[in-house]
Amino acid sequence: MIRTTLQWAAAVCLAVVASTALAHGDDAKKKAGNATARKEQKAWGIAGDAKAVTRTIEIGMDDSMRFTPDLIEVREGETVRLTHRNKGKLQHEFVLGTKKELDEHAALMVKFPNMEHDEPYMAHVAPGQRGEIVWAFNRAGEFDFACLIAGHYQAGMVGKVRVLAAAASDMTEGEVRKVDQAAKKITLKHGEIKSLEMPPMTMVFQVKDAALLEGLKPGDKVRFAAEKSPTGYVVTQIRPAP
Ligand SMILES: [Cu+2]
Repeated sequence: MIRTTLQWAAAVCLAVVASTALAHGDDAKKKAGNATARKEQKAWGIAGDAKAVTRTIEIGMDDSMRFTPDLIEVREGETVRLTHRNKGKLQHEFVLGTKKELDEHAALMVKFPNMEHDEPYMAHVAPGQRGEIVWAFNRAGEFDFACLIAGHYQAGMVGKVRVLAAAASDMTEGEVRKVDQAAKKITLKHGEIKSLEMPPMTMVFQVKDAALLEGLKPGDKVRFAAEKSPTGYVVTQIRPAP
C-alpha cells in the first residue's frame, strides 16, 4: 500500500515536470501530457478516461465568434468526448468552467494577450484544425464554455453545458470503506440499491471512470448509482452526500 502511494507520488512528479515542459509544445504532445497529469476535481467535473467515453459531441467554432451548437446537454456521470472543429481563419479555443472562473480568466487574457494555458478542460484549436477533450461530467449544474482569446469572449463567443442531475430515486446512500485507484475499485457500505433490488451490505464495486474516485477517502459519506455489467457491479456516478 505504502509502495503504491510512493509510486503514485512519483508518477505525479513526473507528470508535473512533463506538463511544464510541454506547456508550449504541439497539440499531440500536450495530449500525452494530459494523459498522465494529475486529475483535479472541478466544480464542472473532472478529466475523463477515454475508455469510459459514452458519447462524442462535435462543436464548431468560427470567426463570427460563435460555437455551434452553443448549448449542450449531458447527464451527470457521463464521460463525453468533446471534439472541436475550427472552421475559421483565426485561432480559437474552448474552455469549460463556471461563469465566474471564465470571467476572471478572460480578464487575464486581455491583460496578457498571448498567454497560453494548458488544462484538461481546454483545447486550443488552430485555423482549420480539430481539438479534443475527454471530460467526466460528475457534478450536476449549469456551466459555461468560452473562447477566452482577447476580444472573442467579449464578442460573445460563449456557450452553455447543462449537466442534468441523476434522479434522487436512482441514487443510493453509502459510506466509503476503501479506495483502490490503481484497480479502479471502491468498497462501499451501502443502503438498499433499489435499481438492483439489492439489500444493504458492504461490497466492492468497479468504477466506470477512475476519475470518479478522485478525492474520495475512507469514511466519506456519498451518494452513488451503480449498474450490473458482465464483469460485476459498476459505480457509474458518485458524489459527496449533501
Ligand atoms: Cu475564438
